[in-house]
Amino acid sequence: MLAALPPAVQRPGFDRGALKPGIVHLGLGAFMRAHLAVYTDDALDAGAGPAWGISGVSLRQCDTRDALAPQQGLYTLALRDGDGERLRVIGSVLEALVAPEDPNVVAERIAHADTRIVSLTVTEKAYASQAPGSATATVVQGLALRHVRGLGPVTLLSLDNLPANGRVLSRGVLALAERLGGAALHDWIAAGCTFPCSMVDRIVPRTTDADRDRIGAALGAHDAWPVVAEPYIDWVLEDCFAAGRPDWPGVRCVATQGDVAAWERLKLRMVNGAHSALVYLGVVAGWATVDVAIGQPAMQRFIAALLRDEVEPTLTGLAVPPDFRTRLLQRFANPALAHRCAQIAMDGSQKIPQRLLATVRDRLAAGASIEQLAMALAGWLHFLRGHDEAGESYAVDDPLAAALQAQWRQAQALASATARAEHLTRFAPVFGDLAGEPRLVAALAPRLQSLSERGVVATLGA
Ligand code: CS2
Repeated sequence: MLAALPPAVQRPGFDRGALKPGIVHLGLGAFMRAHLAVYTDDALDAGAGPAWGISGVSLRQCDTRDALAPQQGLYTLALRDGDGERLRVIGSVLEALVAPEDPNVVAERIAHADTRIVSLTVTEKAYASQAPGSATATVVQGLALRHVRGLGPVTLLSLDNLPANGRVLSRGVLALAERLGGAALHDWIAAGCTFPCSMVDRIVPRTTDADRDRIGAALGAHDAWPVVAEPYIDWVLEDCFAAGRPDWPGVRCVATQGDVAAWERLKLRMVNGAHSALVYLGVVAGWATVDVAIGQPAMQRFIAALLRDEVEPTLTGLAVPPDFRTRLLQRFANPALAHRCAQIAMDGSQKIPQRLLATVRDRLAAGASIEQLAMALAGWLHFLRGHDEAGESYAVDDPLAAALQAQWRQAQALASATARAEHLTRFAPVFGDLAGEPRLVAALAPRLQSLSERGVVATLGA
């Protein structure tokens, strides 16, 4: 049907039939399909050659495969902002596999002679698991096959929002490899495979049925699972690849992990930190989407002050692009994305440490103020109460939800605002060494109290 699409729709300019899957990607979600797959599509368009198609793997559900298989892996990318929508059919994804249906198929894919890169977008919490079926276990199973069959090493490329994501991945993979395959497998991986660090950036909300209908109408063809994203895109990559890589146009390749780390701090603390600062207050106040929340003057002032006064001073090792903050606020204000606060609010316990607490630690070490950071943290802690200001309940979607909400209830039973705040900072998996830190407690206590007594708008206003 590609030939029949309206002329304005961009489509693959390369011969898909000739492509081999050189990249096996774990986590075939919307983010990957609006980021890695797009960069790779660009590379293929620019003549990267037939080695660089993508084999996508879902680690849990079959829904993406069920949607993409009947359309041979093709799907539409819709880039949206206030000026409208641009459609493009992406052709770099050749197949979609579902790991639970047959884990061996995935291991065999990783162990295929054509495979040179195994990439991952599996979310923050996935890196803590080494259970059978986890991303780490799947990678190790595939690498073990490569090892016994005498195949060459590959690159393991994490594209998740974690500091030093490549190092986190390599620690998990090497530890499990040693446990399952002994020193021989461990040493083979350590000697030959590489684990580049990377910083990825693009806002990609979950696709809705309204998106499907609108995009289908514009295409004149049904697309079972298009993805919607902002026009902005960025990728910084530590350039250490064990078996080559496509020449991805527009990627900023840097030499060392330290070079990536500076970009990562910028991204995690500014973009993701501001997201987390905004969404918990947004959910409680009833502002369903990021653009609606940032459209509230008090919220806009709070986020701008947080970034300018408390986050930017911690960004060392990099000249922060001068318009980064202004541009970020514009990205959040994008009226065409409808990025739901509740979606970003997921898994707070896995996100808050690198997005907000790392900044808090740097500020405290410098003897600097943490007022705005404390407001952001108070927003998250207040959100744990599980109902918004209109009295509607919502679920706290977090792997540690039960323990977090128990901590929250215990805190509510304490007599003073300070005692409550101090008890909340004793939630060790998130706060760690910041437990009971007096300056943090002192900054949190009045904000938590104000949020529960006066609400989000009055607290932000004050
Ligand atoms: C968001 C990110 O869902 C979230 O936690 O903060 O997915 C964010 O949209 C991207 O990292 C932007 O690059």
